[in-house]
Amino acid sequence: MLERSAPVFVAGHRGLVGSAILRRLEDEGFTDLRTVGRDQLDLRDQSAVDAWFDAERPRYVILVAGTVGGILANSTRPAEFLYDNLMIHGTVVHASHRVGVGKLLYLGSSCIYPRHAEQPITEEALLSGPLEPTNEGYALAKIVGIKLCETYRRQYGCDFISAMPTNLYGPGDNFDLEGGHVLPALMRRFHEAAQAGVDTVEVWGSGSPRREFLHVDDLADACLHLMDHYSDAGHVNVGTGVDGTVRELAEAIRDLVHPTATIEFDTSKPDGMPRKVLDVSKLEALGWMASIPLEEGLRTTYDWYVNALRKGDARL
Ligand code: GFB
Repeated sequence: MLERSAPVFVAGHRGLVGSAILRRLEDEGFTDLRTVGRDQLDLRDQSAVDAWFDAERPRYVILVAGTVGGILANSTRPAEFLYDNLMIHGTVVHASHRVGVGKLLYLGSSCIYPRHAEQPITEEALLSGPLEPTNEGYALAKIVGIKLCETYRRQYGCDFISAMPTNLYGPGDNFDLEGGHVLPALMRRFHEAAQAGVDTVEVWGSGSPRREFLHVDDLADACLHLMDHYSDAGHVNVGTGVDGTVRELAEAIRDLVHPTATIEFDTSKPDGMPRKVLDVSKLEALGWMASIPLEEGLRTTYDWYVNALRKGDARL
């Protein structure tokens, strides 16, 4: 169990995942949460990161910082996704080792697995085949993150663990139409169509790819569970184990946001991986299961989005 009064560094606290983890740690009674903005510390810069760690001396680190985005952002900016994430993983893991961090949790992504991995995807599928080309840069960086944790554990005895979440969503997501992921992008597109009285809404690709969606509050809960109860080299999948097609997701969002709308598929846009659903039996054996059903998560996320728009949230 983590000591609740020890200093915890959440690297990447402003994003969807980092902000949910901060909320969860606060609820759990952690009293010494450390964060630093991108404007104050470039996490790609080893000497700056070393200086920050020397000054702050965190006991625990949760590494969720990085350059992230949806299928289009990944496929059009592969160099940034590879370089930024590779560097951030390297600097933070190395600095954590240097100052003797007691435990580090690194978050990867389900895109680390081969394009044609057997479904549901078990942890053993890593490096068993070629990657999905639309997010190869990001996936390679994420695989290096896992290997950093494994090798620092093996060579230096560091208690660094890694978790691989499936596609995430929830309050604080990136609702950018071009750069974001499918769920917030569709929520926004249906919302704007409803506001403008437009009855056709575009959905990228064929609608047939299958995806699994995990609410970010569930992910934050799983992260704390792993930090408290898991100390081993192998990475752990985090998901619901349940998937559906992009068409089904679009229909669920339409029913919630703009029920009279008609969906049009834009097949000039990429589909990406045909299917991506995680085998979560390892996590379940460790005593954790997702608890927020997609329907409920869609509803609360949409409420959050509408409220945030009303309040003029600068992130939207
Ligand atoms: O969410 P998304 O970008 O993530 O796309 P990936 C999922 C599926 O939804 C793809 C379709 O088949 C898209 O073509 N889609 C339909 C849309 N309409 C839209 C839309 O308006 N916006 C977006 N973004 N998609 C990412 C990876 O892949 O998943 C990252 O690129 C990361 O590396 C992330 O791992 C979790 O699941 O395809």
